[in-house]
Amino acid sequence: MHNFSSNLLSRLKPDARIVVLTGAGISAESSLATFRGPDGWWKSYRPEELATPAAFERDPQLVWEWYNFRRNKVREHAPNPGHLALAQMEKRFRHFTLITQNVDGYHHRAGSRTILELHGNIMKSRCRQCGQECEAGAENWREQLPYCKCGALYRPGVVWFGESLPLPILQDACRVAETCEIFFSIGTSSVVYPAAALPAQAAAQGAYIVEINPEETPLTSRVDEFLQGKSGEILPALINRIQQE
Ligand code: BV8
Ligand code: ZN
Repeated sequence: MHNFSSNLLSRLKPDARIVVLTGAGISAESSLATFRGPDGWWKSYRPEELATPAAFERDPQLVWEWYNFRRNKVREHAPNPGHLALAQMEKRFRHFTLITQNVDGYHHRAGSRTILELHGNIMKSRCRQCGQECEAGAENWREQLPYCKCGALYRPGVVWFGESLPLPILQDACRVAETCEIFFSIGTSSVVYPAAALPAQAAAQGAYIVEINPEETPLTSRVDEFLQGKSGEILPALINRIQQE
């Protein structure tokens, strides 16, 4: 059972301004592989070599094979108690924003509604030519490649390495990081920028920084509280403890 400090519990008042940043680790207990985890990723390719515009130019079939593999995993599995606890937290706190680096859509499926998807959504496709967006499966597939009505190739609706994040979403994320009182960094290795800069932006204006991760990360030495463990265990324990207040 997890003991939470009075430092943290005393800050979690109903009108507290709370921001949560999640990474692939919160979906690990949904059996979705993380990026840099020990189990590595599919066919021992490094995501940085597949999740790039150059990789798609070079071999769109291979990139789509990887995304279809991951889309099937997303369909096969489901949000876990960590996602559900964050959806409960959003209902309890008036000023609560969830920022995610994840593309699996599990926060929405778990019931969260105020979500900033920094890196897009794997269950969406976007036409490279006309920008038309569609849900996974609505594309016109020919020889393992999806085509838009305008004839051009669809690409996965995610942000690749070297691509800039959707500016309005990034600006919203920076704004809430700069005005929050408590910032949770959950299940992220804190190495991918500009997302990894958000906790520092929150700390710079005096927010209380909490990290939830089974392992230490480059952020750990700079947080106010490190809750070492799995988010699927710690978050339900935290929401239960708060509801006792
Ligand atoms: C950009 C979508 C420039 C695709 C992804 C400085 C400024 C700006 C850019 C850079 C910069 N320095 C370097 C860059 C380039 C690059 C970058 O950061 N590279 C890194 C690798 C060094 N950044 C970019 O390219 C970004 N774009 O800014 O371009 C630019 C600027 C202006 C104008 C034009 C261009 C774009 C980054 C987005 C890339 N897309 N995903 C897809 O998914 O296919 S990133 C990818 O990594 C995922 O989104 C993932 O979420 C993200 C971060 O990884 P994590 O979520 O942290 O996952 P990871 O596996 O690493 O860690 C899992 C953690 O969970 C671990 O700590 C583990 O211990 C923990 N865990 C495990 N089990 C559990 C758990 N935690 C809790 N509970 C558990 N049970
Ligand atoms: Zn099109």
